[in-house]
Amino acid sequence: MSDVTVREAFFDALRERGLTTLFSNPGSTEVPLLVGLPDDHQFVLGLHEAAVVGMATGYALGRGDAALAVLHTTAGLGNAVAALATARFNGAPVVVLVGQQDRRHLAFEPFLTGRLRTLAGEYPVWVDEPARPQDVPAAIVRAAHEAVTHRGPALVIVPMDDWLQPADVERERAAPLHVVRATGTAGVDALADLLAQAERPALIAGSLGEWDALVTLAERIGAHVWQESFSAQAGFPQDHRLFAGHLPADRTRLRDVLDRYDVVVCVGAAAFKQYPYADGRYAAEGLRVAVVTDDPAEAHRAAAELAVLAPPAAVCRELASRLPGREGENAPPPWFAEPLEPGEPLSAGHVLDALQARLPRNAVVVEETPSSRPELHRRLQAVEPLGFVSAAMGGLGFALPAATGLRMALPERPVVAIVGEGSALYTIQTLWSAAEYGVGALFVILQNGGYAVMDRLAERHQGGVPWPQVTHLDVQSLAAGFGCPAQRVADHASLTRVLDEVVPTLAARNEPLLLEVVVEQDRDFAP
Ligand SMILES: Cc1ncc(C[n+]2csc(CCOP(=O)(O)OP(=O)(O)O)c2C)c(N)n1
Repeated sequence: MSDVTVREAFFDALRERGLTTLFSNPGSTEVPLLVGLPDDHQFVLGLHEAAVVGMATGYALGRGDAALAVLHTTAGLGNAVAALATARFNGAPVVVLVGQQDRRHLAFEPFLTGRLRTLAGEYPVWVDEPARPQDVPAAIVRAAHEAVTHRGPALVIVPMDDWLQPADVERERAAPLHVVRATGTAGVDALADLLAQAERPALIAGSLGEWDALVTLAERIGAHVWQESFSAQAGFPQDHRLFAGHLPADRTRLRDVLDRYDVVVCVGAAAFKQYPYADGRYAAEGLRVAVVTDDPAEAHRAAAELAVLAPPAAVCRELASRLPGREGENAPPPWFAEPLEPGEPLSAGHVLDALQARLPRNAVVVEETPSSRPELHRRLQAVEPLGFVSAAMGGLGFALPAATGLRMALPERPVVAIVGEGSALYTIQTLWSAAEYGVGALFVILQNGGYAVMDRLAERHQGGVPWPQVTHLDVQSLAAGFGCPAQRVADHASLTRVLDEVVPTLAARNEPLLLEVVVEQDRDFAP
């Protein structure tokens, strides 16, 4: 934290975004923001909120960019709703700051507390109540991006005590400085400029259905390619010489990776997707970050200087044809784990090594093995689109039904789900459907005796866990009950024997098979 207040950081953000004219009819909840308005900001008083929003709408239409209105809690926002609807129908990008009572006693519903989030109904294109005061400056910039992209009013609700809180000036902001939308060549021009200046560029692949364009770009500019953490799908061939590995999902380890580069472009990927909280920045100051994505929300919240809102593959192709080729070998350090020595007790690593050695290139792998996901990334390479598929929302119960559906859609491709036994139980009845409809997927259940990921995360806290280990569970019998053929494997020789038999049949199978493999828990979990 710093001496700079949220209010000061907010005015800086308004300057940066060209929002220094404030159309308003204010009340007490806006007083801490407005008293002592900096000289380079202009205040325009409207005598009713319909007039305030109407003027901001005209101003936005006239300048062809976002305009700012400041409204007073329920009374102000309520009065403005019809004018906000007009802004929406007229496609006017109006950013609306709505004042709220003081956070410190909101729970008691003091006088003027607003129930604001849904008050304007469906007319806003975006509504935000920043989780922390420190998030307010980014929220207003993001609101401007949302308002322009979606052509309508975007609301940010700010409790009145937020303004005098210390700003967080250390961390990156959750909104890019520039968003370039897919009109003309401006986006490609800006990215080409950035990459032309790079000495050590890296690309980060998101969940891309089409891989060729990114491969062409990476080869052209000799950039390392990382896979975004917690992707829904792989986006780059993991046996490619420029593939550098999977990005870590915490800031501490992410910084170590990003330190190696001077320019990073996230392609269909977030800047940056994280899991456990860690202090500090994503990357040292000075790293230049850009995002190209066709997902507006991913663009608008990116911690980047530039976000290009356009189809990633088309942009990559265009960039590859424009940028000069880079000479020389630039292979990243090896990231793939050496196969484990065979033996017992079996670990997830043994199972993954055995699959890596046997699965054909076109295999579809669906992952839902929380504590062994890092092992899976180190040991099993996705080499074709859909070679790795996972539930990006983090909800368990995806892998068994998704693998079944994938196999129904792609009967010529071998489909393997690798699933923790805890995860499998959320949708175990899928086995009945797979058996009933002759779906030849392979379900590999890693039976490690508990919710290992929860236990690993709990070890970072003091105290014991209230949940038990899951020791008396017989997945093989459950499968039999659903009419799904099943085998249980507990030693290395059986594992390789079964996989030698089954994997060659996967492309042609018309009945599912479940393998319950008893493994020891992975002790180190670093997502
Ligand atoms: C629907 C749902 N409920 C609860 C959770 C929380 N959760 C995350 S991992 C996990 C345990 C998973 O156990 P298992 O599949 O055996 O994998 P392991 O951790 O042992 O690798 C739970 C309960 C979740 N992600 N989704």
